[in-house]
Amino acid sequence: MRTQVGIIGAGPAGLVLSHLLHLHGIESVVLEARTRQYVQERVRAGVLEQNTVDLLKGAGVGERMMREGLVHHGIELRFQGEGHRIDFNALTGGRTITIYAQAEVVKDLIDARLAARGAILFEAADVSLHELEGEQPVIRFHTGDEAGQLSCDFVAGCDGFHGICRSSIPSAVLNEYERAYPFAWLGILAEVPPSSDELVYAYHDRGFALMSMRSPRLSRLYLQCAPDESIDDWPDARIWQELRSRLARSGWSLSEGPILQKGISGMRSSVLEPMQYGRLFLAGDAAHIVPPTGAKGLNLAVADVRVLAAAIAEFYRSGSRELLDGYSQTCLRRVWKVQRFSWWMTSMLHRFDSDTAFDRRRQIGELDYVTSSRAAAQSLAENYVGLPME
Ligand code: RFL
Ligand code: PHB
Repeated sequence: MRTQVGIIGAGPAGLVLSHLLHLHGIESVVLEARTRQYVQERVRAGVLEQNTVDLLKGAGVGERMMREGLVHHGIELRFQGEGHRIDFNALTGGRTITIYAQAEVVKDLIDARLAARGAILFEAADVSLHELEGEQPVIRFHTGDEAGQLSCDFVAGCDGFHGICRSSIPSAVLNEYERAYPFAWLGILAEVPPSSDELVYAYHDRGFALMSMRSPRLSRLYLQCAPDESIDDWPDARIWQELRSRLARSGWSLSEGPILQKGISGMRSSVLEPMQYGRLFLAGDAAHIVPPTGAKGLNLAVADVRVLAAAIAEFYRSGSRELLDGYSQTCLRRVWKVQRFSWWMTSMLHRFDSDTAFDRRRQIGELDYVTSSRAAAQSLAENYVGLPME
């Protein structure tokens, strides 16, 4: 098989890239390790920043998102039993976020690719990359018992943090910058209308909690927990009790309902530099991970592939490699700003076991500052709705 761009991974990065390339008249083949059903049902992100919404709309894949997505104009920071609203409208000149599940974005993109006769090979096993330094890289894989080979002009590594693309780059040319956090998030999806109209980020002595949602009928809630905890130690009653304590605010109550899904995920910050090696370009979680407190992972993945699609299109249009050569540098400027924001939100809102009484008071001081100073609130708001694209 031959194509112009071989894409590894059918997550948001790989699928948005494939779709944007198609709009430029460029052919691609997406190789995905899992089944279609698995990638369409995986419970992950839920917050789309304005840039992501605009891109999906502009690319003609935003129709259902516009109909079903929930547009939010602010978030609440809750601490010491009181709520403080960060008003995006007032602070960012009317920019907003949209609540629309990552799984729905993935569904819409798969439908659009398949309707345009785009090739997505699900359950592609043993994917390996070869001849990345040459003009015609080769991807080898298996579907069922059959061995396949795809030669292409470029390979896009969109296979997430545990994929094979990042490890196909010789370690001598790669730098990894990392920070692990001494906690994890326990997340649940519950069949109950959200208890507030907007997301609530809560700082509490017992640890961080977050009230989010997926639709007018589905709540998504998170609790800070220890990274080595087992979900078996968290029966539903314990989860609700903990959420009630951490989210408590006078005049407000948490609505409870059947828990449809629950899981624990670890947290880290990580950046690989450079994001390119020969004809391989890394995008999304394959190149960087952020802790979820800033709701940025999916949005950053989309920002990467926007840059990559434009660079590849420019190459085919004019033969110029200038944008391709600048890919890593262009993306990394945004990546580090988003890393900073995600780290800052995480540090401000979580309980660290190493914290002293001084640290706890400093965190309250910071929350008080962010919710009482227009300048500080504006800084949070402009990052949360998404910094401008370069
Ligand atoms: P993905 O989504 O991980 O997709 C990678 C795809 O590659 C496939 N794959 C392979 N395919 C072929 N061969 C191999 N060897 C392969 N290895 C892997 C995988 O099956 C998969 O389909 O990466 P991508 O596209 O870069 O997208 C990144 C986002 O998924 C991620 O950043 C977000 O989910 C992070 N995230 C959030 N981001 C937001 O922007 N807003 C949020 O509100 C938000 N909340 C979250 C989150 C992530 C969370 N977890 C579970 C880590 C909340 C949580 C709890
Ligand atoms: C979510 O709804 O899954 C969500 C919302 C905000 C975050 C992280 C996750 O910061």
